[in-house]
Amino acid sequence: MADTPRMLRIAAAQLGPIAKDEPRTDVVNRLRAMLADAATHGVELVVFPELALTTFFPRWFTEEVSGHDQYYETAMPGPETQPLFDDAKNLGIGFALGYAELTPEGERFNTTILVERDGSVVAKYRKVHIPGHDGDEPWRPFQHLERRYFQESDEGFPVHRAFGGIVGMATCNDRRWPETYREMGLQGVELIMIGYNTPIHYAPDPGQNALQGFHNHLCMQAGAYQNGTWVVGVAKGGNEEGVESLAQSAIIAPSGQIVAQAMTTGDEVIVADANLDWCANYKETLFNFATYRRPELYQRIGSQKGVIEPPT
Ligand code: CDV
Repeated sequence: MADTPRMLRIAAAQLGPIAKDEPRTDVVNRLRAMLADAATHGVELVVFPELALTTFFPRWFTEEVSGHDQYYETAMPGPETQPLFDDAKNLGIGFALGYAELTPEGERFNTTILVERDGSVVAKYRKVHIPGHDGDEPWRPFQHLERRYFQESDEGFPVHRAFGGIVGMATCNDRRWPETYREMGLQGVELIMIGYNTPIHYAPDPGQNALQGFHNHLCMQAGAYQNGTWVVGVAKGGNEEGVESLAQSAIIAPSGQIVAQAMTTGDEVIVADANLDWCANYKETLFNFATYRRPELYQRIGSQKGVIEPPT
């Protein structure tokens, strides 16, 4: 008789806008409402977006980096976020939560924490690919100063045994890079959780604006399929402080198909039953890395800077 499939009921808890002056406790209450809603549907793991506790503050320049300190967490859980951890334990529901982290050493990371169903911390992921710019660029209709307010993590893309499978995390711009998925794919990942804040307007090349929704799903669906993994992509969408951001949160199967998608640009919970054993259908056939993947034959990929000079 076949083994019982490893089923995990997962949710993407999309957030609508968070106002600049919205108190942290109000935001936490919005998250708690979504956790409770998900729990009534038997969900075991809820994924919240990138920087889910505050407005997307890197859109405003401050002379001193510390000018935005009020948006960072110095402890997780802290006094305002502890109720989320208590809910996790009481409801038996895990979550992934994106937030701005300020360490005791003064380092600033764009971080996601993964919490198990008993309220314990499984892992912390710090964003690797930091987009945008670090200097004041007032010509833009709004700025994207992530490179001023966050440093790049050198901790890579580890995976973790949790929720009955092998899980990993990535954050927003990470989802556009194939290496993100492949690093975790090589470690056997079965579920990747990704939060994002993606403004529709892309100042360096507004020609991409109309394609934001397409590119969002394109990269996550490809990453899921090419690595035989579930992907949960969850937005903070809608019009936040005058900036329109992409919603379209999605849960994607190892086939690359979207099995659930948000319909609104506000707070919305979408749910899917993820059969983690489906990953093997791809990992053990078309994308059997051990049998078919040939990095030793990809002659130039090992170049130090990752950039290959074209022939002259
Ligand atoms: N928060 C992000 O990482 N946003 C980027 C934008 C700036 C392009 C993204 O990749 O969606």
